[in-house]
Amino acid sequence: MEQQLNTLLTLAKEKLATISSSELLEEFRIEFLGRKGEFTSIMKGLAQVPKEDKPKLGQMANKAKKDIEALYRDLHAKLSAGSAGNTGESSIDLTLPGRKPETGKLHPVTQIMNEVCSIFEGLGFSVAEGPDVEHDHYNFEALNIPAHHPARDMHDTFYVSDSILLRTHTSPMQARIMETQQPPLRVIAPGKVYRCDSDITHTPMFHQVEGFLVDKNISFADLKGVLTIFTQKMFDKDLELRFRPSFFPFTEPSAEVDIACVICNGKGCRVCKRTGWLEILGAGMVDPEVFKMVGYDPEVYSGFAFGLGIERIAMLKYGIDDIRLYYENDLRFLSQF
Ligand code: 2NL
Repeated sequence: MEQQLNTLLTLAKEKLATISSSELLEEFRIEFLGRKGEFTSIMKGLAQVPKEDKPKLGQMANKAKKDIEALYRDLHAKLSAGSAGNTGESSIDLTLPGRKPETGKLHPVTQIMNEVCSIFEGLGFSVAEGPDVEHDHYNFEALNIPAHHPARDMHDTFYVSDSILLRTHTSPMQARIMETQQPPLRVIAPGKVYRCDSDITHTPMFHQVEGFLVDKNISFADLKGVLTIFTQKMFDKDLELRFRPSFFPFTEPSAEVDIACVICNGKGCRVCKRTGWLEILGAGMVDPEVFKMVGYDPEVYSGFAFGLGIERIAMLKYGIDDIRLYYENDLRFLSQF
């Protein structure tokens, strides 16, 4: 009987070591400690042992039972702590509703910027990016805006020093390219630009895409063709374009370009201020003075250039009336795009 008790104790320990769930532990309890269990049947044998051996064997049996019970209680405590403390695998509550992972998105201005660039890339333009902090020379001088030229006032420039500034447009990049490369050229320059100005249609930093094309025999008709294809792709419509005479120091002739209002189709509404037209960009034929400054012969080459504000295009496309919404980082606004 002593042998039997020892074997039972060893068996119980081995079994407990393999138990990982409350269900299995309950099976163990029934098998070893239950009324019809292993231990009970050994105890029944106690009746048959000689009288003088009974106290010793009784004691041994009690101790073995207590040992098994202690081991059982320990494991029981461990397993139930597991499910309450969220550490065991049985703690996952499969009835809880799922949690949707938040997905990030590109900023609406970045989305429009990418769209504008890919339309021009489709028309054979390459993309060039330059520094935000520029020399006065590339921002103004090389673009036919000498010192004291009244056009400098329009630019509300942030100066870093007398000759270094935050670029007020992305054309400096184009001047850099013309200085180092020969025509034919088809390039767009996207990026951030800076002007000391802030109200519902201006922020001190905004985004521009400027483009230019230089080759032999380029005319205003080429400019019209490229801008017509661009606006129609951008607004997914066969839009009418209107060219109004204008002035830029770096182009001659120059034009401001309107599209038929995308909100009211030219009938007149709040967005187009009842005119039926929306101004979307400025453009013109590159001024011969600009060509001379980068070393191109204006008798041989001609070209057109244009510049557009990304925030403005995005405002027209989405019907937004306050540009500052783009930069307040309010996810309720941003997540709509
Ligand atoms: C506007 C007008 C314009 C250009 C930008 C340009 C660049 C070179 C030479 C000549 Cl390198 N022109 N760029 C030309 C006309 C207009 O931008 O309203 N932008 C938002």
